[in-house]
Amino acid sequence: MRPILLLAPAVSLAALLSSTAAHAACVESPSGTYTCTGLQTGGLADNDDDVSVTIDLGAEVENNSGDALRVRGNDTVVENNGTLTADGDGVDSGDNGSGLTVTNNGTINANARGVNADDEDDVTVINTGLINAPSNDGIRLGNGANATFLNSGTLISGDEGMEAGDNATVTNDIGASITAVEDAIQIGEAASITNSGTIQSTGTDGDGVDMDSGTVVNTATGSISTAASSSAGIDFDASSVLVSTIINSGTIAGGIGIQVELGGADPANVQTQIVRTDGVIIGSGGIAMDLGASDDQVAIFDDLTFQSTADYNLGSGAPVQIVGKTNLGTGEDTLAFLNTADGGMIYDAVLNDLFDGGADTDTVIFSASKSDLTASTLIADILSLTFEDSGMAQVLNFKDFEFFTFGADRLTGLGGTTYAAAELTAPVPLPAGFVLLGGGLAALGAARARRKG
Ligand SMILES: [Ca+2]
Ligand SMILES: [Ca+2]
Ligand SMILES: [Ca+2]
Ligand SMILES: [Ca+2]
Repeated sequence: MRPILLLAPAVSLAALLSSTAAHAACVESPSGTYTCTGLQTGGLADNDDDVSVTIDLGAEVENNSGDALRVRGNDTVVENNGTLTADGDGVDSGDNGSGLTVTNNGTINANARGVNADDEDDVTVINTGLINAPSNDGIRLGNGANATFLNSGTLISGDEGMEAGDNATVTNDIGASITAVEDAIQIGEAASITNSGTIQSTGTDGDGVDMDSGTVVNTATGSISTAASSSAGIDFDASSVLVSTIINSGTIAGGIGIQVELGGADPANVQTQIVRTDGVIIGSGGIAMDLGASDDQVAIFDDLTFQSTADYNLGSGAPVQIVGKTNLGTGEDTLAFLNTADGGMIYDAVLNDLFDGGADTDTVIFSASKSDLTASTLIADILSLTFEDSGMAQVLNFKDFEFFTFGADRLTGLGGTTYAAAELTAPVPLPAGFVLLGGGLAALGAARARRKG
């Protein structure tokens, strides 16, 4: 038995030495430039600046006790056409610094973060493949500024999908997905998000998008959502930027559809939000939009195709839906219903929940003319207006709006004729009118006097 025992380790050692040589599949030439063509175990580490790593199709860099790529210098370039497999991060670019570019056309399977560059600025991640980080963040940039994430592939995260600081740009293409247990996207001020794919939080307290300020364009194929009943499709945290804009032809859905922090658990956002939608906004908990303080604008269009650009197409052709209440909050807010057809009202829309102007002087704008307003009732502070045209009808319910404009421009919402809310309620029969009309009494008396004379 003894010779056999001695023989066995000798064979294993030879095999180990042989395989170690074979596993150094990343070749450095010239200095700082690596090309990986086979299986490299134990990861690859080079923390100098200007390092470049290319993993060829079919090649793999694997590390079962750390990061696949540990490249902590500045201006690192990674192109993965193969596979990165790591017990740690797929790509670890270290903390701070700047200039990481990762193009993933293959697969990154990381037990920690897919791409980790905490607080690093000017990071670009282009993903056409799979970034799979089921236990941690997909792309973690902390407060790193000027991040760019172009996704036409799949990102899966057990924590936050993509986290970055101010001035981030995210483009999520048709068919692409960003799926996370916590916030799918968590970014700061002046963000720019263009979504034609799926951005979703699947956990119990994550938002689809959590941002401070910026612009979100959600095209007809785009969906931004959370499964969490207490969270939002899009959540605006406190911000120092005056105006943010959401243009939606797709679906935005959550416990609250669009939430502006009002100052509960999180500090309040007191800036202006502008929402233009011909798509679907759903608040499954009963609030579709909570826009908070400052002068906010919601414009509901039959068709936003006219706002398409070279970069994106708007207009779904499907009926617009606002499911849940819309709260415009304090400030002088405006709410518009604009349609180039059907006499100006949006008759195929689902708009039966309450629109609440909240405190201060708020205005509703219709492209429909006042002659299409066929009924108006005020019951317990809720003004219900019925519009009818060619056998179609739409009933809209308002609270705390002080002015109503009819016949406004069908694209801009400008112009038209404005009435005070009280002018829209049905005339109250006498003698109750003498008690309720108050100041109107003198005018009424004067009219009678003239008639007598
Ligand atoms: Ca606001
Ligand atoms: Ca407001
Ligand atoms: Ca208001
Ligand atoms: Ca008001």
